[in-house]
Amino acid sequence: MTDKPVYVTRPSLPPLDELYPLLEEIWQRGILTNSGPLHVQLEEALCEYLEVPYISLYSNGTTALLAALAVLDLPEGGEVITTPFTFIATANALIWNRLTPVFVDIDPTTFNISPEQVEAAITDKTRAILGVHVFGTPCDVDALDTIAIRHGLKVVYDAAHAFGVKCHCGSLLQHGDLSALSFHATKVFNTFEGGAVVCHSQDMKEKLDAFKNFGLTNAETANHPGLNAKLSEFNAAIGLLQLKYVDQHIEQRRRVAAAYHEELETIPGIELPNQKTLDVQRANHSYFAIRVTDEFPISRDALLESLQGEALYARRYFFPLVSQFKSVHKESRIETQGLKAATRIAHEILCLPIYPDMDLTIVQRMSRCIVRASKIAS
Ligand code: T4K
Repeated sequence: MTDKPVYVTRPSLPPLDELYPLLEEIWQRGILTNSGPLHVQLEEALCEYLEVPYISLYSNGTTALLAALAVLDLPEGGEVITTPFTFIATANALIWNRLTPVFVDIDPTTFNISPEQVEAAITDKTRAILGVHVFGTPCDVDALDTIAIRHGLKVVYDAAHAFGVKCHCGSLLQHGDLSALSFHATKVFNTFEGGAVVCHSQDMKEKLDAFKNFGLTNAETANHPGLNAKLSEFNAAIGLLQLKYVDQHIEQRRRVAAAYHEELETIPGIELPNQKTLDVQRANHSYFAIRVTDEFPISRDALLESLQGEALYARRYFFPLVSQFKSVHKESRIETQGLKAATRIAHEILCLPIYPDMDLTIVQRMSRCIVRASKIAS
């Protein structure tokens, strides 16, 4: 008998009976979208939970990021310095805005954009820095802020993985001009599909609200071409319920991560994330990313295959580097210093399954398979 398949994540869902009263409300009102009452309620609740002044909800993380870059009014053809170690949506948001991604190398400890490499890549065409808090690990926000101020650049964060994360000075989302969140099914906080942009002024909030509503500020005024990227009342209802449980879900994830540490930390060649060396006051454990280094007897891909043979579906987030996709490559530039660290990490990274109600016996099963794969090889 084969074991039950285990995927890299499983969405957390609120109790179904709590959804029915909200659905009845929606049915009675007949307001399904266009910034309805649940949408407004969710924006307020998220501002409070995330300790930020303004939020504009979006239909998904990609439209949120696209909007964040659009409302800054960066000149077409401007360069934006970013990381190649991310999901393709990060680069797509730049390309749709007719901005040129300039890829620089990452810090091999945080897997995030290296501030030194950012500064070295600045030219007279540079307009902004787009950092990604990969796996919920904060970018070096202070260093990036300093560089941005010195060179008059905007800072946008792709915070798709960073819901609820706190760094040395509180909510990570307080940093940068704008931060974009994803509420996709695979994220720590999900509304099935959804996203949001965090901003710091009423003026910016109005721009973001208009952008997702076709660019209309009222029925007769549109100053910029926008999208239809609104979050529906159904998704907002899910969000309001999820928010009640998100702390519990993050705590359950923390327990899974702790169990992985205990099981895997003595396996030679496997490197684990070390929260203590990172600027994390409160992690969200959105991913559990290990590195399969040269000291491990088999390659990352051979280990991945071996785990798949046992119905354990780890994932290579992120391989290949975004800069290697044809659609991105032809629209972008790679900094002359190259992407050495990012290339190495992309060949070593493996994200193991983690989700709130994951049985801890899965961690043991994973550990046994990794040890077995290493023994067979040596
Ligand atoms: N920026 C960054 C840094 C991102 O990582 C992302 C998205 C974005 C921006 C854009 O945000 P969104 O526009 O998506 O809101 C997934 C997600 O689709 C994507 O949201 C995510 N990042 C990316 C890292 O991963 P896939 O193709 O790996 O997902 P998929 O469908 O293979 O799902 C992974 C596993 O999750 C499945 O094996 C089973 C499980 N699953 C998935 C779904 C969708 C479920 O159990 N139920 C589900 O409904 O891209």
